[in-house]
Order: sequence, then C-alpha cells, then structure tokens
Amino acid sequence: MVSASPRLPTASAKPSSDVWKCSCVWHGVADPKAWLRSYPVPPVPSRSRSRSSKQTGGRRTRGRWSLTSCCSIISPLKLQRPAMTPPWLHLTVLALGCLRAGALSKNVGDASWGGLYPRESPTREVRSLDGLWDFRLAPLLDPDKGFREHWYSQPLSQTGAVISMAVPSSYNDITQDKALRDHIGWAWYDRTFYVPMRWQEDKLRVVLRLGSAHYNSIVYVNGVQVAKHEGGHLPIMAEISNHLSFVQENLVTVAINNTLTPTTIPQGSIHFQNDPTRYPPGYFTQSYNFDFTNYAGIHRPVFLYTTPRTYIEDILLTTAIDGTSGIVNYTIIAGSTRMGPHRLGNIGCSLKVLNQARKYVTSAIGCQGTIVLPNATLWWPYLMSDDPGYQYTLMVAVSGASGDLDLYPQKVGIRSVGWNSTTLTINGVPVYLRGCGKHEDADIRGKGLDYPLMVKDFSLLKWLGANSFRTSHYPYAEEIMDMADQEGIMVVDEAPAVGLSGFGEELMKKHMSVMQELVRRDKNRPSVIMWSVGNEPQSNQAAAEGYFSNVTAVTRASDATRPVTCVLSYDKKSEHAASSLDVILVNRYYSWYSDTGHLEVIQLQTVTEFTEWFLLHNKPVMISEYGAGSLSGLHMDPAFTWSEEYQVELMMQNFEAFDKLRSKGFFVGEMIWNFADFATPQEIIRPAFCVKGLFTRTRQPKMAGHLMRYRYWSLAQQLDNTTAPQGDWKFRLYSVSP
Ligand code: BDP
Repeated sequence: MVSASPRLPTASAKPSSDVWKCSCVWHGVADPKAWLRSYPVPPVPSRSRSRSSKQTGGRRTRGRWSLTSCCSIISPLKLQRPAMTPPWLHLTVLALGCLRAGALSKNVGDASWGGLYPRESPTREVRSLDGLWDFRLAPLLDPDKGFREHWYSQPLSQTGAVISMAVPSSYNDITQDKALRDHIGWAWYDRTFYVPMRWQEDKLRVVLRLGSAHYNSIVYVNGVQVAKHEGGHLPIMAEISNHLSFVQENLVTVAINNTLTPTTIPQGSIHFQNDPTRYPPGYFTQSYNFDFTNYAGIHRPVFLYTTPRTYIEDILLTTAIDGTSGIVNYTIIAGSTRMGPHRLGNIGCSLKVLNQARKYVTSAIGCQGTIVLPNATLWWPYLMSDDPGYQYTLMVAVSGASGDLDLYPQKVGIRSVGWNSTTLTINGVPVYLRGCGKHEDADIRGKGLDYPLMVKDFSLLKWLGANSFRTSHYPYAEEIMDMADQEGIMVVDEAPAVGLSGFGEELMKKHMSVMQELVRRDKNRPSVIMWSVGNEPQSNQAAAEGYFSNVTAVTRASDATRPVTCVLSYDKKSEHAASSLDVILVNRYYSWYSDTGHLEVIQLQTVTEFTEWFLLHNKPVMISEYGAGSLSGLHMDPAFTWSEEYQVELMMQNFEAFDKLRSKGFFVGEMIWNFADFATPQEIIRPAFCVKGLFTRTRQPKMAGHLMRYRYWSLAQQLDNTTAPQGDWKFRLYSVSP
C-alpha cells in the first residue's frame, strides 16, 4: 500500500544543487564482508580523511555517516493551468513549462547524467521493473488533468480507468485505439514494487534508472518527484533511497509528454485550427521535419539498483597503442550520498584487469592513472581480425573510510581512432565504412528495446558483411551499443538533432547539453568511432555557421579522441556547417529525389559531387545516405521506381561511383539508407513506411539485401583480406574481383 498522505513537494524543499555542498561527516569503519576480504581493497588516504572532516565541520555520530540536510531533491512543478486558458494554448504552455522544468533538471538529481549502466557486481544488486505497467492518457483537451488531480500520488487505477502497457515499448501501436496511436501530450504510467528490507538494513543507496522515455518525462516515487528529463533517447536516473518504503509497496509513476516544439531536439510544432466551420473546438495537430514516427513511451528498460553509500559515480577511459602494448588511461569518479561525485578526498580506488576469458591480467591502485598491458589484444572491427570486438573487463573498486566498498565491471576495448584530411584509421589501419543507416523501429513495439530484434539486426549486419552503422537519427539503446562493442561493429553515434532549423540560442544550449549527455553516456565505447551532432540541418541558413561551430566545439571539448561530424544535405556552396566538421558526411538521393527514374546520371553526379566536397574542405568524405524505395515483391523489368529492380540498379550505379571515388583516396565510406523499412507518419508520398530498406520491416531480405551482401563481402575481401562465408554456395557462384 502507498502512504495515504504522500510526501508532496514543498516550496521549502532544497534544490538538489545543494547536494554537492552539504555537510557530511565520515565516521566509523564497518567490517567488510568476508567474501570481499580477498579483494584488493584500495587504501584510503588518511590525510584526505581528516581534511574532509575538517572541511565539512560536520556533526559526529555513530555509524558510517551522519547526514545534515543534504538529500532533498524535490522541486515543485508549477504547471497550473491559467483559468480560462484555451486548451490549445495551455498545451503549449504546458509543454514549454515542462521543458523549462527540464532545463532546471540539472539541479534535480543531475538528470543530465544518466549514470553508469546498471550492472550487477558483488556490491551492487540490479532489479528490473520491466513488464506490465498501468497506463492512462491525459485527455487531449485537458492535458494537465493529471497534475491538477495529483495522479502521481496514488495508483493510477484509483483515479480512473487504466490499461496495461508493456515496458519497454512505445505505446502507440499496442492497441486498436486510434486515440492512443495519435496522442499528443501527457501519458501516465505507473506500477508498484517492493524493495527488500535488507537494503535498508545494509544502508544501501537505491537508484531508479530509465534507459529512456520520449520526450519529456517527470518521474515520481511514492508521490514525490524524483527526476525530470528532457530528451527522448538518453537515460534518466534518480537516487530514491530516501523516498522508499522498505516495509510497504512502493509506487513509481512516470508522466511523459511527446510534444515537440521549435526549441526541442528534435524540433516540431503544434498547429491550432481555429476555423469553427472546418474544425471542432480545440483542434490541433503536430508536425515535425523528419519522416519516422514520433513514437512515445518508456522505450528502454527500467531498473532499480543498489550501491553502497560510497560508490563509483563514473569511469573515464581513453586507450592508445604503443607497439604491442595497450595503454588504458583511467579516471574514477567516486561519489557518496553525502558529498556527491568527487574525484579526490576520502576515497580509495583500485582496478583489476581481466581478459576476455575472465583471467587476471594486472591491477592498479589510484583514482587516476595509466595501465600498460604488454602484448595487448586490441579491439578490432568485424572482419578486420579473427577476434573482433575484444574487450577486457576492468573491475573497478572504490572504498571509503567507513568501510564501504563498491565494485563495478567496466569493459574496455583497446583501440585508437585516427583521422587526417583523407583517411580514417582504426589502430593505425585505414578503414572504409560499409554500413547502413538504421532506426529503432518494429511493429507493435515501435521504438521499444526488443532483445530478439536486436540480436537479429546484428546477425543481419554480419550476414551482410557490414562493419558499421549510424544511429540515425538519435542515440540508440545502451544494450544495442553494448552489442556493437562486443561484435566489433563501428558506430557513428548521432544526436537526436534531425532536420534542425532556426538555430537560436536556446536551441543551441540544449543541443550542446545533449552532446555532453551523449558523450558522457557513450565515451568508453570502442565501437563509437565518430560523433554526429545531427542529420540534415538546414545549414543553408547563415546562423548555422556559428551554431555548428559552437556545438562541435563543445563536443570536442567533451571528447577529443574521436572525429566530429554532422550529416549534411544542402548544396556545398551554400551551406555553413561543413567548415566545423572533421569528416564530411553527405546524404544524396540521385535518381530518386532528383532525376527520378534516370539511373544513368548517378555515376557522373555522385563522383562530381563528392570530389567537390573534398576539394572544397580538404577533409575525408563519405556518403551517409543514398537509396530508393522498393515495395517488397514488386518486380518490374526494365527497372521502374518502387520496384525491387529499380532499388538494386540504383545501388549498382552507386557502387560504380563509390569505387571511382575510393580510388581517389579521400572517400571513407558508404552507408545505404536504410537497413530495414520503418514506420512513417501518415502522408501521401510514403505508403505507411519508408521502404528504402534492404530488409522488410520484419527483417526479410529484399533483392537489395542480397545484392548488398555481395558488395560488402567483396569489399571485405579486397580491403580486409577476409574470405567470404565458408560453405555458402552463393559465394561460390559469385566471382569476387580481387
Ligand atoms: C533523408 C533523411 C532520412 C529519410 C530519407 C528519406 O535523412 O531520415 O528517411 O531522407 O526520405 O533525407 O527516405
């Protein structure tokens, strides 16, 4: 049962920025459990212990810690609807209000940092909250009803009708209900859960983490707001130890708003229709400048996890190669429930390096340092090595003077990424990216993470002989990124900034903070070889120049070890973003969106165009999208638009062009659009789906998939000195040119 009088936000509640400044006392030493004794517990510097005590000047108490007023993280949400406000206006106010609240969220549990991915360790427990949640939409024309009526303060089932909703999943395609599919505004989820009393007895820190929720989210535990987050594709984390009941059922409620505005990333707009002769009262629609469905919901797994009160907050790794040695530079950021994240002070750190067979390799002591691994096994991309995706595990340990010990298994792939004006390298070897643009998209679950689909997609990428993909047009689930690390698939990691225009200050600040959030999430991933700050911005607008110069600078400041790009589409002579990029990625649809039906112009236009990009900017160039729509099963010969024949002939013409470009020495990759057919909004130029896939939406290959397979394996044979899949008769029939 949930408390009848839930603790509601109060005006006197301290903003959590104070969390980092609060007074804390470090006191007492608890006995580490016997099974931890064998672990090399790092020493805690006594000097810093006394300094901390002096600095904080805190009250000494019995036990591990004493707490003086530091952990309230509540900020009231002021979203009261003005009396007489028309519902349409209110919706905008509401959306904007929440976005403002979202901006403030850096002070509310630092929601811009989703935390390390929840992983079990000897000191951490992870529990899934996935499954069936209760769900209700806010009324379209009374969007703030849930806030006004405090739907978060008791189970949703007690304030009205609910349906069951799968988590993770988009909510749109789960039922037969058109209103649910097309909803704009707030949607409410909740579920109950117990936590073991043992967690309280052991004084564990409990964290709630959502892999993502689209777009704008407010999270409550037992009626108390614990996190707000703006942005649909990055994690949301809240420490909830102080909001839990350890004897009764707990309630978690998530309110999600999918409204996009000119200052959200991505952008969108609401159109209000005021002509009473054509539309009913309050009528509005939403539009956006991208062709994939704006699926909404809790899209990724929800976890509860525990840490000790002194814990590993973050781990920063960079790797390099020196002869046959692998170099790992590391920084461990520790946190405590009393002091928040901090690097130094009363914290001891150590690392144990395990190889992929989980055998001990070496260890190190200190919160910052360099580990040298002689004869290291490097991380290589798929088909560039017999053992692609090799990763060591760093068992990171942090201990506090109180006896707390936290362990976190952090993988590391040792590899270097290099680039100059013509070439991209991995471990000093030039690479040619052969891949696909993708989407997180499937029937029924929309953008919800689905393990079978994920494994199928990697299996298909490898079947194709692809070595890379782009996370078009937003950051993908961490589970997908883990698999890319493990399989050796290189990733161009893209921000959710698709089709941007306007380029004002507010948008730019948000964009910068999204880049910081993305880099912080994915910084340690060997698969990530490039950051993309966006796709097809309207970079012909003059303001794009300063805007992209700033956004790319912030990205580089967050991570100088990878090149930064943006996927461009405007004419090279009238666009203003390319000068800020390290590698130039361009989307071109010759003989599809231009010269439709005229496949014969592709080679000339493609070779000319990409050569000019290089000559203009003297940077490596690649094609990040090209392709044609095909309706699976529609055959027309001679080739005709929308037929499978047209799609494959368009690809063949492009391949010829790419080979000419490759011979010029600056062309670093090709990625077709798209890996698989995906859902689009209702419109008249696409038949419910963008059908440019090599595979259907259910992942069956079209002719294009088979053709691409021969292309990519042929390239792998030429460039990576690999052999086509053994025993596959299709490859024996196909003669691959050397
Ligand atoms: C490109 C976009 C991509 C679209 C594609 C298309 O980057 O998201 O799906 O066009 O129209 O411009 O198929």
